[in-house]
Amino acid sequence: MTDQETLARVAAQFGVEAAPNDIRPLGNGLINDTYIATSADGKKYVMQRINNAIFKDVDLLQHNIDCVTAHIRHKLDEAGCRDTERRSLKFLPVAETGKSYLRDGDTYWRVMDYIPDSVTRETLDAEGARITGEAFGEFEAMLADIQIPLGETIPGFHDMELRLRQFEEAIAADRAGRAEGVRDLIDELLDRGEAMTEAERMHRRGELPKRICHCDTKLNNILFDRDGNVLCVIDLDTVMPSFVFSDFGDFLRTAANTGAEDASDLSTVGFDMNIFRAFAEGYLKTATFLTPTEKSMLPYAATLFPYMQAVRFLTDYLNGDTYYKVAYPDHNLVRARAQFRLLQSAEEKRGEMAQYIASLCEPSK
Ligand code: GN1
Ligand code: MG
Repeated sequence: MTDQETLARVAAQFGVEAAPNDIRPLGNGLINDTYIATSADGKKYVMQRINNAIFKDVDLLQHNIDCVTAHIRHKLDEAGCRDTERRSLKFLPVAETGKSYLRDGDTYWRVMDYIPDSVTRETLDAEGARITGEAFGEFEAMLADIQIPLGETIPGFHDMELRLRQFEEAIAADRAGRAEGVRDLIDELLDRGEAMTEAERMHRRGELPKRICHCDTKLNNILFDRDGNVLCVIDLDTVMPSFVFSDFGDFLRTAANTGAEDASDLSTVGFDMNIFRAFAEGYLKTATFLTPTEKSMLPYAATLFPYMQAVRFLTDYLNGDTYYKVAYPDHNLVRARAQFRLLQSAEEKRGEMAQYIASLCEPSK
């Protein structure tokens, strides 16, 4: 955590005059450090220290975000939206450079307007899931015609083949001496490797396109208003070309999980079909650009993301917890086991999911 004086000094460079005590930690992201700052005139801002060990090219990262936010604002204005200020993120320029981020020694910072009366949620009911599905379909549709090429802020971010290579490398290196104790989970995950890399093979055969996606659509990366309407998607660091079902699968990984992402009591974890059905219905209503193949891959996506996240958490556990923030020594292992339990539950329901998607795609619907 950064000391209060540094925070106040950084804020000032974005033209935000906040007393040190008026800058407080916000949210529970696993990568960046986030704060809420209140300036002398009572206005609120979100300040983030960008984790540049993970996002190595901050200039590219902010370039992507500048393009995406400008594009979304333009689309909203064009559609006659009267609430653009609350439906898109607005970053402040650094007074001296005009850029949307500040380099301060070895650290990087950005500041954005805090969206008033917005809330994040850790759980959602079926109606909330349906509305959110519609909002995601719209979000992806808005980004479909962005003209400026966006870079990959983390190369191969949702590439399951790459994630498995990193996993195998971590098992072989066994840097923290933890592999022996988790052999059962390692084997379960490796056994599914072939099936879970189907999308990459389909892409190589030209059967599955890549589109601009958010790539981190977990539930707490969405802002809602106090009536439960979706305002906007936040945490845009990972917006990049990917399979469109990334956003579908990653949202359900959190929203359809009956337990917490890091539940230690595995009996609380399970895949909730009511949330799946409601979200799929909303999403398919607005994501009208999907090909039949993309639609047929939606149940696959619902299993791919718990799987990918289990692999990523376990990889980090084997590497000695160098990537995700952890609150206690086995945290990444607990997370990996919880994601694996969610995967098993989703696997059991894949047939049911496929039937439901097919029913939504019938011509009469
Ligand atoms: C990270 O920053 P945060 O907490 O929203 C991660 C996601 C994972 C997620 C798991 C850049 O997201 O990919 O799905 O944790 N972001 C990055 O909770 O790795
Ligand atoms: Mg986040």
